Amino acid sequence: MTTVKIKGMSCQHCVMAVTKALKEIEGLQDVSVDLGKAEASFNQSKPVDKELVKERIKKAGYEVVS
Ligand SMILES: [Cu+2]
Repeated sequence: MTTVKIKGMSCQHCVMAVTKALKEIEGLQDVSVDLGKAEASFNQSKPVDKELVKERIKKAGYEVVS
């Protein structure tokens, strides 16, 4: 399980947007986004480049801070 901190989520709509962005990345599964903790976690069925994750989240309008 990989967990990333995300900046900029403020409501359930943001959670949905981040969840969707992550689910669209091939190789990511069991995506779960926690608004209160400002975190997203997921499993990888194959190695996924963290830069790609950052890029997709940024495209959705948010920022990976760690
Ligand atoms: Cu929102």
